[in-house]
Amino acid sequence: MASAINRRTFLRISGTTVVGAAAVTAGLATLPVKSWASDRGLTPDRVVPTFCELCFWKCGVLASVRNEKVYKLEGNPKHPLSNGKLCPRGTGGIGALYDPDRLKTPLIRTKVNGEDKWREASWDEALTYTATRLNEVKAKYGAQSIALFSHGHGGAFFKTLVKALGSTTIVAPSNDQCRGPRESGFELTYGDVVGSVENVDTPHAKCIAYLGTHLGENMHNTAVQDLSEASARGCTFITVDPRFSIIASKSKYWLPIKPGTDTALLLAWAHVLIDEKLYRADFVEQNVLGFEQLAAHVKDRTPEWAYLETGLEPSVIRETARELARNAPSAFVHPGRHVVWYGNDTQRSRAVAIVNGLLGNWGKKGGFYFPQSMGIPGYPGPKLPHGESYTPRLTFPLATAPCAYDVGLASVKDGDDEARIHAWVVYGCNVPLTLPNTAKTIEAMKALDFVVAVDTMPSEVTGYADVVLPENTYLERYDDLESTPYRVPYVALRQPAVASLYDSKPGWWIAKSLAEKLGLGEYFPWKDARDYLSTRMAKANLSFEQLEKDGVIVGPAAAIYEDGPLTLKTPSKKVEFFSQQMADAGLPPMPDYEPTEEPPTGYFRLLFGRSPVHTFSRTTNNPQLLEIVPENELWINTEMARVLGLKPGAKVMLENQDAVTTGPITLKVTERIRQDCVYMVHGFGREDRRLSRGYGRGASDSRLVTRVKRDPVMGGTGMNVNFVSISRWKEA
Ligand SMILES: Nc1nc2c(c(=O)[nH]1)N[C@H]1C(S)=C(S)[C@@H](COP(=O)(O)OP(=O)(O)OC[C@H]3O[C@@H](n4cnc5c(=O)[nH]c(N)nc54)[C@H](O)[C@@H]3O)O[C@H]1N2
Ligand SMILES: Nc1nc2c(c(=O)[nH]1)N[C@H]1C(S)=C(S)[C@@H](COP(=O)(O)OP(=O)(O)OC[C@H]3O[C@@H](n4cnc5c(=O)[nH]c(N)nc54)[C@H](O)[C@@H]3O)O[C@H]1N2
Ligand code: SF4
Ligand SMILES: [Mo]
Repeated sequence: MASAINRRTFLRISGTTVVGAAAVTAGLATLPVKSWASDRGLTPDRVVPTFCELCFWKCGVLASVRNEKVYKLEGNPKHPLSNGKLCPRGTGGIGALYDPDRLKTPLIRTKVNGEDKWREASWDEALTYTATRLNEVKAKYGAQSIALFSHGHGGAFFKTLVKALGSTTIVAPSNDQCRGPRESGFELTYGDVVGSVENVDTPHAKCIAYLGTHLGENMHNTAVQDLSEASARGCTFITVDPRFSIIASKSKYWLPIKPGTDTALLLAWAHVLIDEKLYRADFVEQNVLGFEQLAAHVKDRTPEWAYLETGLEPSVIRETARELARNAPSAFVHPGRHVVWYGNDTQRSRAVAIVNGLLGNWGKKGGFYFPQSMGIPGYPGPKLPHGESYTPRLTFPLATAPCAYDVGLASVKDGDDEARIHAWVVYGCNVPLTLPNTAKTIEAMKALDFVVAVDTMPSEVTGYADVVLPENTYLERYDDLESTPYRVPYVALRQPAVASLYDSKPGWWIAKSLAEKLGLGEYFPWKDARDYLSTRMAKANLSFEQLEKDGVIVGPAAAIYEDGPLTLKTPSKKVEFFSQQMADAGLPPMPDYEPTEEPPTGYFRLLFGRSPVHTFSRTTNNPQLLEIVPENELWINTEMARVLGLKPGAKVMLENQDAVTTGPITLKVTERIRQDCVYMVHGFGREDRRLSRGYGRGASDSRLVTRVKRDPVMGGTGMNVNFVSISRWKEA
């Protein structure tokens, strides 16, 4: 039943229904503006420029403060990553600041009558205890057995701390659970990563293909603004997604591809571009290595061949390839962001990179630009020790960083193989919800000698820690300077809008104080954050006073396009369609298509993504954002709901192939998804009761992702390989 193919394989939207700039975000602009945003008429006592931490885009924010309370957050018009606007989550930052469930004081786990309990502690006691325990682990098992999990801008100070301890076991779920394979695929092909912010020149593009990347729900602020601008200029969008996403609704072509078959489509696109001589021959001649091998490789990868894999009409595959070619080089296939889908993800990203190479768009207006950054010297001080990383049980030939998932696995004994990781320092990661297989992650956390979590909220991760250190929210603290490579170089400042609430402290203070307790104070040689920041700015000959006043300093613009032949950082200095690095590692030098396992009878493939007003579990207890989207829903195709006898709004339970259950979750019955998959937003189904609003709303995709397919190139965890069955929820 679940494997029935949706006949509606292709939707073409006529020119007149392709909407303009305002309408691209219209679905989002109609979100209700609730009471918390109604006091906009007030006159502020002060307006403090800083930048957002509700997600990792880091938009410039202006915080209006009255009577020492932040009452309004707006985009900073001077900041290139917000242009005076914020996404709905950004304006909801006030909810994060004033969430009454926040962590308020350091906590230490203790035993009372044999039972684990939290005990409130002073900072001095909590840091002394943490330092003692970390030193014990280091003495017994070596520094490399201490792992840092880190996400978010404040992680920089904790990286210094863990390196000072002698460990380079530093991992981020934003690598092997997110964009790692994309960066590997592009680095292998162009010698450079796509980066965050992605270096796509959307505002000048004439045609863009989105493979799964669901901008509009994925609400990266300026990426969505760029999309509006492209749309206003008449850019054509091609959306390839098993689900009719927001961006699909703004697209000329929607290709409801069978999940897991994108590489087949990409090879067929390459076939059409070469077969019909539509590729940019000038670019290929000047810059590409391995064109002939690619031409031979995709000779049989016809649209007719791809049809059998993808379910997409050959005529549509041809038409969309021609549309991209007609607009090249101001056309691109978007590299995506959350790309750990089916395990063959670096190869799919290589295929994306290669199709872009055929479109000749690297360094071209409307293609991929060369980002600019502001070089800001570090604070003078001693060099960090060389440090050591742990030895993973599984290794991947072209991994550029250790995988968070493997660190999780190595934290538990495996047969005769003792655990290799003994302590975790966790900064801004909700590891049980973020790593595949929540139950396994919890088992690992229980097995560890010591866990310290630095967080703002009593998230699930803190429930398994020995020590919990409450950080200020971003609106109460300084942080390191921010200068992401972008279209223009800039440097931005995070500074407190209001004083610390409760007994929380800024990350820089926590890391520095902990280093001092560990006898490693020399690696934090500055007096305080202002000393650190102003010294770095002075070394760059930039004014700290101006940065405090404006929140951002934009540097002189430099060329972001290149007309002549390119000199790239690949071994051949060319765009490598054929990768000798891959061949040397025993991997296919050109991307090949591998079919993905099908859902068994009675099961649907589980897909997941983003809500425009939530960021993972960061916001699913946020009073303001929950007012707008209070829970996640399960998208299911209308015909499948009919077969199962389930009505829209029904509460259902989900059970995966390994008998793991979650729910109840409300059904969203819709024509907007294929019949072989279901879809939900990540970050709900919270399990810690201290989250008074978030607890128990909706279902947890994290629980259901018990299986992964590893990326053989860099170790990414393909997570779209889990299947679920659905049953009506019976109230106990
Ligand atoms: N099942 C499943 N797993 C996924 C995904 C998915 O879609 N489904 N998505 C993957 C992706 S794309 C990514 S990038 C990763 C992200 O996963 P993580 O890197 O873990 O990021 P978040 O979920 O944002 O981390 C949230 C934690 O940060 C805390 N936090 C928020 N603000 C602050 C702060 O200012 N300071 C500190 N110290 N803590 C703070 C929150 O309270 C929360 O505990 O997850 C990946 N894992
Ligand atoms: N509002 C909001 N925005 C965010 C975030 C957030 O938490 N909230 N998180 C940010 C982060 S860290 C990331 S990584 C990005 C992630 O955002 P994206 O990179 O845009 O999203 P994904 O989660 O990879 O993809 C989800 C989409 O892929 C589709 N899909 C699933 N399987 C397939 C397939 O086999 N083929 C194709 N073609 N499509 C498929 C799904 O139907 C869904 O529409 O979002 C960022 N932006
Ligand atoms: S995209 Fe939204 S949540 Fe992310 S930094 Fe910008 S305003 Fe904040
Ligand atoms: Mo991500």
